[in-house]
Amino acid sequence: KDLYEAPDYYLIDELLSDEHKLVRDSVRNWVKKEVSPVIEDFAQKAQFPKHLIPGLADIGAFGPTIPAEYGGAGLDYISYGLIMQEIERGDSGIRSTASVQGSLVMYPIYAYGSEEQKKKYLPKLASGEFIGCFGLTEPDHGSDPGSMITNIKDKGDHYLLNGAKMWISNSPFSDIAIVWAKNEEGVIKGLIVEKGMEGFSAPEIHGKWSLRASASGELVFDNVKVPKENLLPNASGLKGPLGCLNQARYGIAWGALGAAMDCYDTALRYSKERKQFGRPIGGFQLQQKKLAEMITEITKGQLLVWRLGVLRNENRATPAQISMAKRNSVETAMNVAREARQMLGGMGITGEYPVMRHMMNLESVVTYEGTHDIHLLITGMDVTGMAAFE
Ligand code: TGC
Ligand code: FAD
Repeated sequence: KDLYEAPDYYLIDELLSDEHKLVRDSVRNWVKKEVSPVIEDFAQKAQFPKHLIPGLADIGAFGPTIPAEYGGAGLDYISYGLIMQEIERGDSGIRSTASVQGSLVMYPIYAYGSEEQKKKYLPKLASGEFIGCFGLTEPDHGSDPGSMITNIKDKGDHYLLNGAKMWISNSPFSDIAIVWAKNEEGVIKGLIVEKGMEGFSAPEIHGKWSLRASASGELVFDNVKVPKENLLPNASGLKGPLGCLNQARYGIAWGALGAAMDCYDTALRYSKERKQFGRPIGGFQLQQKKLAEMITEITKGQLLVWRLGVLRNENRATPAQISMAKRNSVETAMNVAREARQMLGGMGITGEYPVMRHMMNLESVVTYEGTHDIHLLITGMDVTGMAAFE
């Protein structure tokens, strides 16, 4: 078959509308044509394929749920999820760029920005003319962003911004950064910091073994003068950045399953073609156990994210439900990738197949947007009413 078909063991396609399937299939075709043929090479070279940015914009990956009046695709949450699933089937790093742009840069401007800010930035971000990044994590404050030390001081017509952010996806080539900093009262505020502002730099982090086709960097602020009109007026406190994370974590819950599906699909095909002891390895019970467990976990994950999408469309999905789905999908994908890699034998460690790249990427996905442990603790807090991290 020429067109990749995601596993659909429980006929989940029947739960999708024609529009959902149209969106999914067009993104699937784009990934097959534009991402799959080049991604291994970019990952090996540890480069982000910048030439894919206009294509990502065209398929609606930048701000899928942002209304069309601001340049977004105006789609529902199931379509958004399917877009992320298909992009991450190609590579988690490319999905990262889409997640950051849509959920962590466009969403805060849309949800917390002034009308002028929305008009100024959203259409350019939707078209890919501007690329943005999201600075929450600091060198000494990752899982506990509420303890951040990056700060702003009110200087009359501008704020003076000082501090540093770490592990920021897309920062080395971003035109704008959404930066979270504490004001003089210790309240977290969001600012739009633009490339070229004096005292602002974004050095790249090198030497990653994971998410190699995505650029990660720092954000360094040394007495940066940020005009007052660049403050997001409607965000105050940690719930500002955490509200953006709900959007991005939701997308990752779908996206990680895309990586899992690609690994499963690759291992299944390989098991039918590869012969040892005179017959396809797919006929051996040990390999069938691996495949049966993969498809079972993928199917459970698909149903979970679909239901989460329905709740999100009805504005009823809780942050804790999103945490559960992000954690479950990433764990599923990591287990599937590891088993698939073994099924490919020696070939599994090469770039001939996408599996080892997915496996390494997922080490970032399990860490960013809240680690596996933090999401478990969010579920624990939700069901007991007691926070383990305080
Ligand atoms: P806590 O006291 O629980 O909450 C502070 C305020 O925030 C509210 N809140 C939320 N609001 C919206 N959505 C959520 N998910 C929320 N979670 C909490 C909460 O109600 C409270 O509001 P209020 O009105 O009472 O002030 O905060 P805490 O300091 O105890 O921390 C809680 C914890 C640990 C769960 C949180 O800090 C956390 O999620 N930590 C993980 C950090 C994280 O996820 N960082 C991600 C950085 S961005 C990133 O990784 C991008 S990768 C992008 C890519 O390449 O794809
Ligand atoms: P730490 O918080 O130091 O955690 C270390 C370990 O301790 C983890 O296993 C953690 O689970 C555990 N731990 C921490 N607290 C507890 C607790 N209370 N109980 C039990 N265990 C605990 N951030 C951004 O702001 N923007 C981005 O664009 C961005 N992109 C990223 C891209 C990549 C490739 C990576 C790797 C990270 C990115 N991040 C980004 C940062 C990411 O969100 C953080 O790495 C993550 O939140 C964890 O923080 P940390 O690395 O400081 O680990």
